[in-house]
Amino acid sequence: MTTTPGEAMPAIKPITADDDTLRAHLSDAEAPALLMTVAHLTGDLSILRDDLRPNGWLFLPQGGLTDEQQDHARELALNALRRLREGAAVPRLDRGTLRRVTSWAMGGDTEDLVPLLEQELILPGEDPKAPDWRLDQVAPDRDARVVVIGAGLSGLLAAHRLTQAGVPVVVYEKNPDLGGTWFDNHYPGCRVDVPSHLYSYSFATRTDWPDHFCKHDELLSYLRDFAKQHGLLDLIRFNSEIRAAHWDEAAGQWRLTADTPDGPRTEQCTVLVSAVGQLNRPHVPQFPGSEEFAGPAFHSARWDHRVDLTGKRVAVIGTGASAFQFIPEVAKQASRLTVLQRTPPWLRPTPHYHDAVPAGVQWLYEHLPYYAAWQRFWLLAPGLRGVLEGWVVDPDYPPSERAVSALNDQLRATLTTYLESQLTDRPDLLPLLLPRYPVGAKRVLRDNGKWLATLKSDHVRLVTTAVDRLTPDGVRDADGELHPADVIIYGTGFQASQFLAPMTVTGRDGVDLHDYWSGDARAYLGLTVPGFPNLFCLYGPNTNLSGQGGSIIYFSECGVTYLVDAVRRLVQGGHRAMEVRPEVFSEFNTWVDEANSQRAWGFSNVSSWFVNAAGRTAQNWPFPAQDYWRRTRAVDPADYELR
Ligand code: N01
Repeated sequence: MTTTPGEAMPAIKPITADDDTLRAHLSDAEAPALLMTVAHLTGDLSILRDDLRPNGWLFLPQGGLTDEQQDHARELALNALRRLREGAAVPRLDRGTLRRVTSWAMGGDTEDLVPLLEQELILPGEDPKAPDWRLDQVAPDRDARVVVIGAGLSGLLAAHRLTQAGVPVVVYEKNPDLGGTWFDNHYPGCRVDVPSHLYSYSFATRTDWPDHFCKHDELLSYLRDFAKQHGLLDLIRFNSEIRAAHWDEAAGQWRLTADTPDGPRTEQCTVLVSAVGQLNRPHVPQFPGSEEFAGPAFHSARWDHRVDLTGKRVAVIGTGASAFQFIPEVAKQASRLTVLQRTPPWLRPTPHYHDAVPAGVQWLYEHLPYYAAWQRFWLLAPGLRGVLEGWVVDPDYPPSERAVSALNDQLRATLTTYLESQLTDRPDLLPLLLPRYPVGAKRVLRDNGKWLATLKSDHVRLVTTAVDRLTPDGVRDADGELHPADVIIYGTGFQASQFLAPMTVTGRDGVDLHDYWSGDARAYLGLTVPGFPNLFCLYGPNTNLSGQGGSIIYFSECGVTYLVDAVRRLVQGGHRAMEVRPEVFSEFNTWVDEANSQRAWGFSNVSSWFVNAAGRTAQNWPFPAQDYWRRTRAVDPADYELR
């Protein structure tokens, strides 16, 4: 089927620009996405040559294509734009083309991925993942009230999808506004480190993101707009925190107690959805002398904007993803900045990390049909297949704290060269900044050079000796040196392993969820737990995509698809309760644990929030992202006791 621009694709604008203008627009485009777009639009798949295939998972900008290869892609795109200007029809993306183009890009047959990709490579206005049922059709008289806890990315999505299915939903949100982590984190420099064009719902993409990696307020606006557009604001009870949830087996209901602005409130629902996130309860280490420090001290996720850092001596503890973003901003204000690093991060070259989307690329999003969809695919692809291979332990390599496989060692070499290239003028910093653990054992951070430029500043000192204690005047390290500070900022991460804390959740037979987990949270598909019927956890245990090739929104969409199908099965079958079978849960977790132990993060001894106090990886999904999609497309009733 074909259509002309402006008919079935109102979001695409007609092309009137002259050749020179078109060339200028193409100059900043992502060459791999251009090649795919051109192949699709022209039907000439011969342009997808082996020697032009990008390598997306070696962390190289433009897929590692040379300047000549990029120029070639741009020339091909120019011809395609000329043809569109002359009125060429735009072919819809058919299965065959989808498979052939993506197989080229991913370096292997994508037949098994086609059903997934058909849901992702869509045009504005399409929503193939929307529920295909409505409560009033399948169980008109059924009480199917759902309570969602949390109005962040996952909670909003769950509320939207359930509303589409006509299921009554109420969302409890402890904060005065929606956004979850994007509400809590407003530290200077806070921005998403997953490309914005991927970090958005697949069916509600934005093509006009101002930056490649948007700042937190832009993301918050996106979520607010999403909620407003889909009528979700009226469903949210703000400033209302669920304190306790208790399963009433006889009634098939969850009984809830909440703190609300009007005082304690009781509530009940058939299905309870936890969408409380993993990274929202700050971890603040209790160093000896913490109470003695005389100045202000705060955590990155509780940034105190009343504290003026101008001219102050500031000490920052931690160099994880958050500190990496705010330290360069703090350095602009502080008179002296001490960075207390325990473990250095691996840095991934991302020259455009802080850049605005160039006007030419913006123009392409608006005028070149499917360019946005192919670009999104290009950003998604490494997480679906590819990037994980770099983290898999090869027992024959042999794996070590240097590298877990030959490919992992290759990544180390690429990233080491990148680091060294930035430290030619300060070789003294290299031993402090070169990680001694395998790439991927901790989150690899996107870098555009700002981090090391900051650490090299005269008024910034990198300290790698452990913190011993705090004093009234600053931080004393384990060598006894005092690092004077007027302000201390904790960039020390979150209590990521404390899933669903601090809520009390009591399941069947009075079992307490936290007792059941004993600090080592597990769930089936990250979603369901035996003994806790009709409870679904979004971004639950082992649903973190650690490979830097996808986004948590993808996982949320998978989890919500599963949740909506579960609600359908429950009400359509006239069931009171749906509870995962213990053997299914156990088998799944054994499978996950075995795989996690054979990944860089499970193998390495380096500290990270990917591993809990029991030494188990309770956060990460150790398989390609496509495997999670496959397992969450629909509920397998055999996995559950439905009663
Ligand atoms: O937390 P972290 P984060 N003494 O746990 C150090 C997401 N995120 O807030 O590495 C001294 O990564 C700790 O040291 P070590 C993202 O998923 C997303 O930075 O454990 N130091 C480490 O340096 C990310 O992964 C965006 O040795 C101590 C730091 O504190 C996750 O949030 C942006 C210490 C903690 O780093 C968490 O990132 C920002 C101690 N006692 C964050 N305890 C996006 O853009 C801890 N540390 C989407």
